[in-house]
Amino acid sequence: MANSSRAPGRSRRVRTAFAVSAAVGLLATAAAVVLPGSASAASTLGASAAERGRYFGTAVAVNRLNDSAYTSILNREFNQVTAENEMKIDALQPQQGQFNYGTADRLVQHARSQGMLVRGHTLAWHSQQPDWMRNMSGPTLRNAMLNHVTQVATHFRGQIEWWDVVNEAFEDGSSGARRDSNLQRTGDDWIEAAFRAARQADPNADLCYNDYNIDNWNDAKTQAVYRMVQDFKSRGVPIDCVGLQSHFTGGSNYPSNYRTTLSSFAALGVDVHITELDIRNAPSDAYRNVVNDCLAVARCKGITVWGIRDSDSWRSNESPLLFNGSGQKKPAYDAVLAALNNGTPPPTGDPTTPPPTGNPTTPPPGGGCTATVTPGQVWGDRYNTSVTVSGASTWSVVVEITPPQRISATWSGNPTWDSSGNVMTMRSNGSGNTFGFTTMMNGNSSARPQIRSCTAG
Ligand code: 9MR
Repeated sequence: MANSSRAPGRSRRVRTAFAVSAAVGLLATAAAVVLPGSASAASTLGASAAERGRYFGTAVAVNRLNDSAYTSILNREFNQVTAENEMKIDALQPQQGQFNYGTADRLVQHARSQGMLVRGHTLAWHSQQPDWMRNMSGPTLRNAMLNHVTQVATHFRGQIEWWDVVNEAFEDGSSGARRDSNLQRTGDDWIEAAFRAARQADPNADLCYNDYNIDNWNDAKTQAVYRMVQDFKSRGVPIDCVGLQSHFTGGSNYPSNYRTTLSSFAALGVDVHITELDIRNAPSDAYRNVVNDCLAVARCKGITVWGIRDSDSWRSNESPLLFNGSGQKKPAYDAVLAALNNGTPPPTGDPTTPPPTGNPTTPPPGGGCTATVTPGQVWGDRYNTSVTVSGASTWSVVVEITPPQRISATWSGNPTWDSSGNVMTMRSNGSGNTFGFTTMMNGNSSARPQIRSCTAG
């Protein structure tokens, strides 16, 4: 979430995708099984990705939230969402000056209640413009576009982790040129103007350029976007990330140099995201390759698939997703989960901080159970902890962390929070007697969570 706990003046870039809003105490509740003292094998996509410092998300069609089969897969498996259509320009500003946020807000509320991160899609695009905008040109259009960016980014401020500020602004094929559009005809600088307006409206959101067919490193379109990002970075235009849609449908295939593309963009000093993944007929090997490529690039922050079940897909005739129409896991699902579970934690380049001695603690006896802490993986900016409860089969354990540290993800328990966001009460949820959580250090690398109590029942 846009990070209310970030210290003023701290570099945006130290922020990770898993910062949490203290005010609401959001957390990922995707279930995982964590075996004490051994490598963990998470049982859901979101939990496994979180253990590797990534997210695993999906596009959501908000009207499908009424379908309980859909929503139960969404809540179980994913810890990030993108509105498939509901944050596009025609949805949010159908008439000039009349903003319609209700449906998008419903998705944001759902995501917040489930501890899911939200990707905003998309502020400026040649497509899905409302009629009033499609008919505009020149300075009138430029101003209307900038006003849309400002109004929308302001409305969602604090709730959006990443914005696709500009979507699909380059031409396919060998030209390497900008795509012709009414926005492009307002002048080449429309993209950077949109990024500047977005930064001003929501300084805490990460700002991405998002496109398709920029997966193959050798393609002219990939090279053209690369040059634009390089230019933006060199001139201080505020850009934080590049989204590779990665629709390997409709005749476009996973390229063997995909990892080179991800790492080349990352080397420019931007994060990379796989934002709209779907693969024709869902071959396990291509899905596995995408996951492995992302895990191999430290700045690849996560993967979003473009829908949950094949029947939800914009290309349902190609059956490109991880769940079939009945909501069952396909072989590609198993391949993705296994690749996530086999993946190593992200190489941050930072030194590993050993847990300090004397911490973490086991609480005083008395509540009818005992909670024993096992320190987990430590990264440069965060660490995992698992807690095993003995003496009771249903229990609640109170854990306190030291601000500015923040718990950013949990698994295998039902957490609630006090108003400060520093005290978490984790209740058993039937998935065993070990739960786990990730804590962001936020500049304090020495503090470790304290167990305050363990209460049976
Ligand atoms: O999946 C979306 C589909 O429901 C819409 O009809 C379509 C309209 O443009 O947009 C689809 O999503 C697109 C996304 O916003 C941008 N990248 C390509 C996606 C697939 O077309």
